[in-house]
Amino acid sequence: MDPEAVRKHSALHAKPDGLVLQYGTAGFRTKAERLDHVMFRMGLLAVLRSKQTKSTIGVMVTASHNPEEDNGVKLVDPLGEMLAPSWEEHATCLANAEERDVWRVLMDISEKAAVNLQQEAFVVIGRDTRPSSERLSQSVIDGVTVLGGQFHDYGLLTTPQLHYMVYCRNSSGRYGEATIDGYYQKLSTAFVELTKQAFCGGNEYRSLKVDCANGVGALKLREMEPYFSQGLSVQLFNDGTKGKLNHLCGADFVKSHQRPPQGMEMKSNERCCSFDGDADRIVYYYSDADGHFHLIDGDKIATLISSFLKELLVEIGESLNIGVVQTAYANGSSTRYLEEVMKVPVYCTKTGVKHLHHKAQEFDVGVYFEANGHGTVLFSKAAEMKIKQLAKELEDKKRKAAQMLANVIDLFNQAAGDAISDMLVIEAILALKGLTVQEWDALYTDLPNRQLKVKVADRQVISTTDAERQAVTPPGLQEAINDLVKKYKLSRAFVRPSGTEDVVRVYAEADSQVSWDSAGKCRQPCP
Ligand code: NG1
Ligand code: ZN
Repeated sequence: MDPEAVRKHSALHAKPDGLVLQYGTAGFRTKAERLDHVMFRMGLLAVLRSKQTKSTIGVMVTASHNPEEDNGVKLVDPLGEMLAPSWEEHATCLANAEERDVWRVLMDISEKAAVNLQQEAFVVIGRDTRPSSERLSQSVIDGVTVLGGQFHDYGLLTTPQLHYMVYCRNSSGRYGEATIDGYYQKLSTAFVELTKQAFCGGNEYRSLKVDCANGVGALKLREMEPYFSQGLSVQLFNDGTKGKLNHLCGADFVKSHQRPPQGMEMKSNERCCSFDGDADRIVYYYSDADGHFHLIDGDKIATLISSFLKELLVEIGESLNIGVVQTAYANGSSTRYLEEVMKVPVYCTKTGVKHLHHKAQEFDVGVYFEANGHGTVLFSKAAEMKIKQLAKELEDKKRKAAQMLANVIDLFNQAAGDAISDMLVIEAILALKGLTVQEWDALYTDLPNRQLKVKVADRQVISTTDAERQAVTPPGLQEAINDLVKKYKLSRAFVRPSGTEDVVRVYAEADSQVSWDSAGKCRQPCP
């Protein structure tokens, strides 16, 4: 580690004057042209984190569902998890350091985090398809090498694939092989095994239309299809050959506008889904015979998956507990259905998958999804071992249930929410249960809801409590919300500052669209 070399290289990735950024729920995210210094410095930080944990660390260059002009970067911790909170602070500190202070901040972090600087470091890097991503990932590599770290550049990857690579490398291959082929093999084998049990392999279950948001998901799904094509055929739209990334398409667009993406040829009652730009989110939808659009969001995905898993757990007769984790954005109908009909305990955490992930780890089987379609299922190590053992020992129906659970464990990318994993699990469940997309949708009816963004001078004046469902400051805000909400049946509303954009998000739901609209018309200025 040579301070002079760091200074020299850092100057080639100079920080724009006055720019202050924060490592938020999704790492750093802003216009791509402002990020060169951040990328270089995250390369440096990844080396320190790798030395400290004596493990491989991941760096993903992506801005997910943001516009093509944006970019972003996040670090992936040894078990494929999000960066630990204390290191998010280090990341913010390093990204905002003035040029002359970069070395000193690196040494401060090393001291605070007790990093052994003699330790070797290994960093793996992935990137999405944005035009800026290749150059920015080179800046990451520059940061890694100047501190003497080793690296492997995977090039184009979905975000969950990079999480998978990190997890594989740190579990000495026990989780799977840390190659793109290893990823395809692991998921596809489990999918094909699971769907073998399906009685109805009719054509209805064999094909699915996928909007890939013009992102990296298209490339990876196309590469992967031959591995699982005996169970499912996918037809790709918005595959990046024409349109712009995330523009009028992708999971975020479909969820927030509650309408189909451009460029998708939807026939009535056909099952369709959308990925986001880095393929860690998925939502389903269809258009009915009257041309009405029906969105099946992360809440309904969680419901389908958890009811399937609960049935299998009951069948094998082991007392493995299952819990569902949501955020305040979960539709009230989904929470009621899970608790009252399915009798599954439901927990609410703050927005951002790291919070949901953390809570889900408390269960043998923890199902977590954000309404926007970001989520997965976590099985505790003990639950996984038990289920895989039972899949060998049990007899008949019980054995079959345990084998199916074992396949589901292998199908989920346990390191992170993954649109490809989620899609394959959903497709397998629908085929196994013989459910049409309409029957799935009919499990419960979503309460009409809307989500808006509001630009304010300083979004941080709003602080919240109770998993972001109550505003603490500014004074009078929560009272004003309460006064409005109590006028409508089954209604709920909250505001919170976004962690990824400079806006305040407003969410409201009510028993009917009429109630929702009349509340919406009441445009009093916020206190
Ligand atoms: P913010 O901007 O903090 O609301 C958004 C999503 C999160 C999560 C992060 C990271 C909503 C309401 N918020 O966070 O769920 O996915 O981006 O990508 O969807
Ligand atoms: Zn994403």
